[in-house]
Amino acid sequence: MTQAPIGGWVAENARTCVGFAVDEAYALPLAVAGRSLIENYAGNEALEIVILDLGISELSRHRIATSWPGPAKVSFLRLPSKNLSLDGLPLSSHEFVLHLNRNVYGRWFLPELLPEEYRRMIYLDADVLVVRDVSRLWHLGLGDHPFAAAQDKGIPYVSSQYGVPDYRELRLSARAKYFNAGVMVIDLDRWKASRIRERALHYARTHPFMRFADQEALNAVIGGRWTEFPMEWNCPVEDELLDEQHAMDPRIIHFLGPRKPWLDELSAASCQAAYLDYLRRTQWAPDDHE
Ligand SMILES: [Mn+2]
Repeated sequence: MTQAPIGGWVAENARTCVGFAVDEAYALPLAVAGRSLIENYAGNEALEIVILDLGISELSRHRIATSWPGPAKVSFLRLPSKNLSLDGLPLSSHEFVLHLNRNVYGRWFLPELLPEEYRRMIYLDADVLVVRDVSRLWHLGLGDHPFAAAQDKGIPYVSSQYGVPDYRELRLSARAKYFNAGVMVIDLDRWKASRIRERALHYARTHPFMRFADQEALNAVIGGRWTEFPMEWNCPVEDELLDEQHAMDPRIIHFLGPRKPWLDELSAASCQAAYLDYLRRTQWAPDDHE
């Protein structure tokens, strides 16, 4: 594994492409995540946001698009055919992740749905707040790897608890690092050439009791051969991780786990305040009668 320096990659085209994959339940968080991304974007390239629509209502699509200030370009994509269906993929069995549904697999399909000429995409979960300019992440050097990500705070290695239980059978080193799939910088050509979606689908279909669904499968097929970026770019906020989180200078805050800032009162009060601040600038702004 290489810890690549930030910087190094230069796009041949003049766009920064950021992808999300969401359903109706994530319309509000997507509006907030996108709003924060756009407000803090300072790159030279035009910002383009591509959303894999896994069942967003027409009203919510309209509210998302009108929650975001120009000049970001926004487009919605759909899974085009039965061949790319999420049906039959296993749900997570672990009690920690019962909040996940099949749509978590949507991220596997985005690279193939983008136009051929696109070279790269930043994938973001919708449960993030982008508090810094992502253009430094966009220019990250990936070496020979198909994507970059941050090591998972709670599951640092494939051999860790809740990691990849089959790692020995898969001939992975116990010290192969395990990444969190919530923020990824993807080289689209290498992703497709490495057939990551097909291999991950095979893993998912043969491992019905995955802990973290799509994330376990991706870690199993990539086996540590990914490029690592600092955890500031995928900074976990969970109650038990708060102390360490305070030691970081987050660039992208990721609200892991079942408790979400748009649903619950978090003890990570400062992060929640920042979240609600962005929420107020979307079409989901709460009515304040103060
Ligand atoms: Mn997430």
